[in-house]
Amino acid sequence: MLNRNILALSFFLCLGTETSAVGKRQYQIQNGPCSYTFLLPEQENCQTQSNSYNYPVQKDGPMDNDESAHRLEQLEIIMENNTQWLLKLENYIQDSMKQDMAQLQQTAVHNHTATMIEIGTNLLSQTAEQTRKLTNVEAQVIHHTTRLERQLLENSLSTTKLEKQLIVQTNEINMLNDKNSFLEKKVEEMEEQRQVELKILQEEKDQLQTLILRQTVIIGELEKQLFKVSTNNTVLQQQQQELLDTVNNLIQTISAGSTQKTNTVMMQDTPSTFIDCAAVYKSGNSQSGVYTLTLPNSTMEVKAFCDMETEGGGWTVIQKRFDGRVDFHRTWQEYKMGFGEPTEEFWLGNEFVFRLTNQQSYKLRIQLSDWEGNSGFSQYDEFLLDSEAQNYRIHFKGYSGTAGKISSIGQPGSDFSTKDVDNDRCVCKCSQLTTGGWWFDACGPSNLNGMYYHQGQNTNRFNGIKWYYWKGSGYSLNTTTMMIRPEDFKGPV
Ligand SMILES: *[C@@H]1O[C@H](CO)[C@@H](O)[C@H](O)[C@H]1NC(C)=O
Ligand SMILES: *[C@@H]1O[C@H](CO)[C@@H](O)[C@H](O)[C@H]1NC(C)=O
Ligand SMILES: *[C@@H]1O[C@H](CO)[C@@H](O)[C@H](O)[C@H]1NC(C)=O
Ligand SMILES: *[C@@H]1O[C@H](CO)[C@@H](O)[C@H](O)[C@H]1NC(C)=O
Ligand SMILES: CC(=O)N[C@H]1CO[C@H](CO)[C@@H](O)[C@@H]1O
Repeated sequence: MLNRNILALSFFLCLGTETSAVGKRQYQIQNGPCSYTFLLPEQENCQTQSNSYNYPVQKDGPMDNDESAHRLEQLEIIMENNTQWLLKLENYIQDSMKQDMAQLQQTAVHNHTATMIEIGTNLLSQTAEQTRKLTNVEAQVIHHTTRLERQLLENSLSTTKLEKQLIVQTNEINMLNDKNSFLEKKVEEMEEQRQVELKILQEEKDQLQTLILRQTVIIGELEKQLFKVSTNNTVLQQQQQELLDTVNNLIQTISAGSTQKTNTVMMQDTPSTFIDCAAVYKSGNSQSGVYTLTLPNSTMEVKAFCDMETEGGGWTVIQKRFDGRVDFHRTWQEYKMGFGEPTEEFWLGNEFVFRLTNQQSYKLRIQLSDWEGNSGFSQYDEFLLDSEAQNYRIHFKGYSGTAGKISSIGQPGSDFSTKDVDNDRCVCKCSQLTTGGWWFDACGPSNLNGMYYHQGQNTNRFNGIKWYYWKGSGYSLNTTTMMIRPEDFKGPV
């Protein structure tokens, strides 16, 4: 730079452009965009300088020393002036340089500013992006927050709903409590009333008890009187019986005269006790009726009905049904000892029949009648019962008759069952199912001890008086008779 200025200076020194006249010269220097103008005083000698160069050569000889010295001086002064100018110039240039530097600095500042601005812009854009991101995050946060808020709101709504319900329920509970206390009061009142009533009742009871005591005394007196009257009645009956006996005795003594032979037979065969109706018949009693039977080697006595008419008579009746007045749904003990009256419906008793049929061989005859006026019978040639230890098991053989077949009564070897003792071959309890005591199988084709059904109600009965092989199932019979007679019984000849 400095070199260029020096070059320009030398140029101006020698080839400086003359632009002005009148004593002063003007020089212009262009340096980049700047131009410098210098005004220099005009010099005649400078004009002639080129001449003077030539001049000395031309005038070398003729020239004085003084002149040349003067010229030197002049040259020196010019040189000095020039040097001064140069100095000035330099100063100028330095000044301008300073200005340039300042300008440069300015541009640098500008550039800095620009870069700063750029960086700033970048920063700004980055900041904007960050801000956008932040805004996004904010939006999301706000979204979440609103959602949470909504949920919170909903929760609070449901909570308020629950609170309302709670309040309603609490109210209801309060109401119920009120009602409860009301009811309790009422109950207390009622209890008080009841206690009062109880007191009244107690008093009435006491009164009644005294009354009852009085009446019991009266009843006792009445009973005494009744007893007196009834004893009077039995006395009368005894008298009647005595009269009858005397009449009978009279009749016998009258007939004794006519048939002395029969009398002797009777006398011979009149034991004090009869084992069965056959024995009664043999003793000469051919009238059907009630007789007292006694087991041999035993004090056991029974009043039995003897059938002296059917098939030659001599039958000991062990069962009879004909009007349904006697209940046949009885216990084991009752069937063992017998029940009913010999002139009415009855069961003679398993124990007696067991002992009798184990004494000798017996026949069994069963006579039946229906509700249409028909009658039939089943007869077994051999019949006996086992002991109580063997459940009065039934055994029979040899059938004849008009009402069925050998198995009409059931299976031989069946045990006896009652409502309280179940020995049948059914998972059920036949006695409880079909009523009465019998040699049930499971539950078998017969039951003559079932319920008595009267005419018109005697069909479609599962628990009636059944004899399947004669009238089918469900038919309940009108009359039944079971009777036994020794196998070797011989009727009247
Ligand atoms: C200023 O910037 C311009 C253009 O970018 C460049 O040409 C010039 O050299 C820079 N000047 C300085 C002093 O940095
Ligand atoms: C039985 O009755 C008669 C009169 O009917 C009476 O005189 C007698 O005292 C009575 N006998 C008894 C034991 O009450
Ligand atoms: C009764 O007892 C007598 C003697 O004690 C005996 O000989 C007879 O066989 C017995 N009769 C019966 C039926 O048990
Ligand atoms: C039923 O039996 C009784 C007694 O034996 C008898 O009097 C009556 O006539 C019988 N009834 C019918 C419808 O046979
Ligand atoms: C020869 C010449 O021009 N000399 C001049 C140098 O400068 C001084 C003052 O500036 C002048 O007085 C001289 O005449």
